[in-house]
Amino acid sequence: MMKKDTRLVLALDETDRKKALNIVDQVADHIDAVKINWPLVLSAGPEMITELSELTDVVCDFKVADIPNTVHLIVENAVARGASAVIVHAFTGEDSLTEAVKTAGNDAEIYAVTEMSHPGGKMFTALHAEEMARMGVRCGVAGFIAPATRPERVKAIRSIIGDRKIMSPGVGAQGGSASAAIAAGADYVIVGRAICKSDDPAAAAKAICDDIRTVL
Ligand code: NUP
Repeated sequence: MMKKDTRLVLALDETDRKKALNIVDQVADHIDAVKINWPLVLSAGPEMITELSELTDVVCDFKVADIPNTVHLIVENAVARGASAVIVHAFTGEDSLTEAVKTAGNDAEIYAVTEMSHPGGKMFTALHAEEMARMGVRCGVAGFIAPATRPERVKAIRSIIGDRKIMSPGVGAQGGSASAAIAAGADYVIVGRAICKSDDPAAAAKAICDDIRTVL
């Protein structure tokens, strides 16, 4: 189980291993976990999952969207390499989501995407976000991804999922506010560029943590 201390998850969207590790080192005191996505895995290798997992909890944001067998193979591999959580798409339906939850077992948490945070997220995902949240609850996921760019939607998802967790991306570069997302019911905010592209990642991360604390 991931700690829930600062409520900040770092999105490590870098493509240089050394730079990525340097950022983690600078912000370590301010984050609860690191989220790793395809840019870093494709450039630095899946060994990064294991390397980072020795420093902090690692969320593998692979947005798995496939048939159950393929979902099984991806989740199994990510967890074996040290992932504490894996993000999967919910639109693939109940069988794929159930397979993800079953594969992760007690070793990792599955987070299902409801509504994506970017403008395009409104085109398709938003129309089915509540339905996907209800399905995720039935499938036994640990949590959901909901958009900090639309805190009212975080609130809507929160009202459906009880005490399951919400991670909320879209803070900073996409225009959302960390405190607004947490106040709307998110457990964590996911922040990438506002920290990684800052001249002072530690100060940027600390400022976000300070903002979050105003609503806790
Ligand atoms: O709906 C989503 N929006 C989103 O931005 C679901 C996500 N997983 N993300 C991820 O969060 C995105 O891939 C990126 O890694 C991070 C946000 O980064 P930034 O906008 O803070 O730089």
